[in-house]
Amino acid sequence: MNIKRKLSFIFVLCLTLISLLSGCSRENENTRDSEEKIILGFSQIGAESAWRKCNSLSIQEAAQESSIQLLFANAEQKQENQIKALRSFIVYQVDVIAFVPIVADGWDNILREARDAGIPVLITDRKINTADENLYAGFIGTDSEQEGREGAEFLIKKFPDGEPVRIVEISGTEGSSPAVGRAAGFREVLADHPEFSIVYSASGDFLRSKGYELMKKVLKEVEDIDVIFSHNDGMTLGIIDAMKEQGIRPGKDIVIVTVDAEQAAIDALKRGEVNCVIECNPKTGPAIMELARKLARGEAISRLQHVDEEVFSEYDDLSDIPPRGY
Ligand code: GZL
Repeated sequence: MNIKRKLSFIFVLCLTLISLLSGCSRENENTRDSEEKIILGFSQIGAESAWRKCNSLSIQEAAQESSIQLLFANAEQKQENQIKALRSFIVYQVDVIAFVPIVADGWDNILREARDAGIPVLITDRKINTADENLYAGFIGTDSEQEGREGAEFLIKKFPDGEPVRIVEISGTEGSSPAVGRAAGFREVLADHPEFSIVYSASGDFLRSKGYELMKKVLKEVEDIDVIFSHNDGMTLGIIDAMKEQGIRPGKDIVIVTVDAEQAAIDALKRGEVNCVIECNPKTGPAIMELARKLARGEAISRLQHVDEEVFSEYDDLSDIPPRGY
């Protein structure tokens, strides 16, 4: 048995042991009674931001409350780990597979294996590019393009006089649907406003540390920056640190637009260090479990379900924003 098969076997063995210890064994299809818990295999990308940790907690808590047996695999930011986890879920014959695709490309082969095994797949949070949309049952998550549009709409309101506005974009993980979508939506709206120009764009991989390092570099290389458009609050916190080290006043000397709406970003908005925070809702656990239950019963689900999100900016009354929980 080659090393890959050995690793898959060990992974399944671990999942089996976890299930046995948690009082839920996997018997063959014929002997399982209708009372047995639904088994959901979930591949999460990692724990790269407070947003992601909240997303994972929402999923784990919702599974517990829904009496769904959750096999939860953390890929530690590696697509190959996600593919291994999905393959192990297939070997284990879970009822439903759900996952957050860390990047949009490279999923068709493993999705064909799931289809051939008769296991429905729910895609959550991030989207995929695929040659065959029928390889998955549906998507639930946030509308990244709309998040980008909201950021641009705020800037049009913030800079109404038609003077040139120089923008630096610090984007998310390259090839991920939120990074691609936020960039596209942002540019779509600004296309009608030529006074705005994106003078620099680079990926901070949704990480605070990379946002900090990138901003230090930008401050050395790019002149006359008016705006930072940051694809997530984690990177924004690093960007603010880098600005303050150079005596630059975030939110005043340079306008900051950020996405996620973590508590830390809302607090920075209240302090005037950030000017616009676009919500990206991580609390999708309950909706995911409802969809998984439908799929386990063989029911069809909506192909595309975007969760509700709002925008918080310096033009709003910020006094009654409830605690964010992440
Ligand atoms: C967006 C989500 C992104 C968040 C980041 O839907 O995938 O990943 O904006 C997280 O904080 O890392």
